[in-house]
Amino acid sequence: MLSPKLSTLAMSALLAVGVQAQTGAPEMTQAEIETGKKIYFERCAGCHGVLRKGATGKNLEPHWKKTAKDGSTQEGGTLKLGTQRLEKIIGLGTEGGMVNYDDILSKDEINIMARYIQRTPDVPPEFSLKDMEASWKLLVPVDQRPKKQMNKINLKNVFAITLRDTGKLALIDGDTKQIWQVLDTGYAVHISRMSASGRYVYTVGRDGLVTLIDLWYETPTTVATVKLGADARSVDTSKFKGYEDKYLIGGTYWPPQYSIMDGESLKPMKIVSTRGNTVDGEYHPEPRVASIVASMSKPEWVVNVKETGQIMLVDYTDIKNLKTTTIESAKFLHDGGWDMSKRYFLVAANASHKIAAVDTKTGKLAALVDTKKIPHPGRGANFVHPTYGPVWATGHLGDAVITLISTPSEKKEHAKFKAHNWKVVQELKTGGAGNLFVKTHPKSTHLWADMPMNPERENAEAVYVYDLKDLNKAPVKLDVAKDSGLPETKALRRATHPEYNEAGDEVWISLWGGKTDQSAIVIYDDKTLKLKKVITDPRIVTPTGKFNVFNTQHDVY
Ligand code: DHE
Repeated sequence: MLSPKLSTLAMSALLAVGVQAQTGAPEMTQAEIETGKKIYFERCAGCHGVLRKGATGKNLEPHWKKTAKDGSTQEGGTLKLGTQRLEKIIGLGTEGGMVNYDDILSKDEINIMARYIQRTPDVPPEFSLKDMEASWKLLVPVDQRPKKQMNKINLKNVFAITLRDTGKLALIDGDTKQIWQVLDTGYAVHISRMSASGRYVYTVGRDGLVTLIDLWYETPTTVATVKLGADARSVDTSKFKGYEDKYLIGGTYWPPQYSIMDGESLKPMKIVSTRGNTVDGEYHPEPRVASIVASMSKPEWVVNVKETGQIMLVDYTDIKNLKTTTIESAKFLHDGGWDMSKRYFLVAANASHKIAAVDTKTGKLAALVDTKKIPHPGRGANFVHPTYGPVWATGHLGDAVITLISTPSEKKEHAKFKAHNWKVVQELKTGGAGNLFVKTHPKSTHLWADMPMNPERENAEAVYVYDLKDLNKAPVKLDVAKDSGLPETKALRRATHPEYNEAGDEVWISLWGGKTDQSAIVIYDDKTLKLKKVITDPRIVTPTGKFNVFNTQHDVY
């Protein structure tokens, strides 16, 4: 069973690599090597890196040697682990956060992967501005697009929903809960972000394809596409006053770089490599671009470079003479979100077990906060804690807590909380590790947390809701899979990514089933926690991230 669509460009980029001579690695046929490359790209590279040097996941080079600060050395590698041990790890997962692949890959594929990762990593080709230009498709020039909204849909309450394994995006009308349109996009769209105007949806696929969708047509229409590289995760527009939607930035995992485009046509303008030194002073050949966000304080983007731990503030006022401020934080930067004041961006340095906070006004690191294992905020959640004032919350992939960090506020009534700022003020207990996303809304008194990566079905298929008025109370568990009314399936149906509607009174959860199983979007009333609606449709296949236009446009969380 192989996951299907992977864009031809991304695949040919990876498959173009020749077979190298291997010492000590088990024999493989050419066909097995091709299968290994495809599965590695689709399933493994995100955590372990194309060059397999490790980040969220472990180093998977055939042989590695580490020298500690005290001069002692440690050696290891996939060759040392051998095929049998690797098959076990891939099949059953590990306590360190690696999920079990025995319900995703066949036995033969697990065996192929166990042998493939004992080979020297294949290095895919680079991707230049010329390659980007060649991939650029302007399907509808800006002056030929509608001059006003041509439909009657309340665009602010539209949800863009990733249909992960189909290479498609569903646009659902949040008012009527009807599917408005399902569009082709890149493979396994990672995130959708909105234009400052709320008219356009930008999506980026894992295969590096950016799709620009115009919501003003009778039905949503793709007006431009462009490739950023072979593997990407992030995209955002310029949002500062006077620059709204003028530019778009996209970050790639491979090659490690970010690209700047025209915001309305996607015309490629510039590529900047992120290769360089880590905060520990070592050169890294694959420092991937993780989250990117448009600053509210200045005409800048916050670009988080995973492996180096460097946070770049990219000033977009003069693209030809680009100025960048590079802020040292901690290695393995991943996802993050704004604090309540939208002055500080908090980003997880996940495998360093830290949260880094950037002050976008001063352009400096505001804090580096130690947390429990592998924080994974998504965008996090902001609320006023009854005892500690404004806090930002993150869940953890690697531990059974939700961490609450006190954040600064210029409001007079919050002055008394200053002494707590940048401290972990509370850790809410969860039923286990494996959380990916937490969410709340300014109008809500609830904090929602999923647990899709927990190995227990009863946790992975449920969400937990905390009462913000009394955080010492145990959370309410909602069994999303059961509430969907769908029959139980062999593969886990992971309940993930709570997202509010525009009004802030409903929470939408993805019930992410196997590729051939019926999945669903399950909607709850935020006040009563009662089931409100289940959206099932043969087109809703492997739904994951959901992005409400208004909340994404205004960073409401
Ligand atoms: Fe994500 C955000 C990277 C796996 C769903 N994910 C992000 C961001 C990064 C990232 C860098 C922040 C983007 C930004 O804000 O600019 N994700 C990665 C990986 O490297 C990783 C671990 C492995 C991979 O191969 O991609 C990974 N992510 C997943 C999944 O398996 C998820 C659960 C399902 C899916 O669709 O692939 C998933 N990631 C998401 C979602 C967001 C996200 C829904 C956006 C959260 C938000 O609310 O903004």
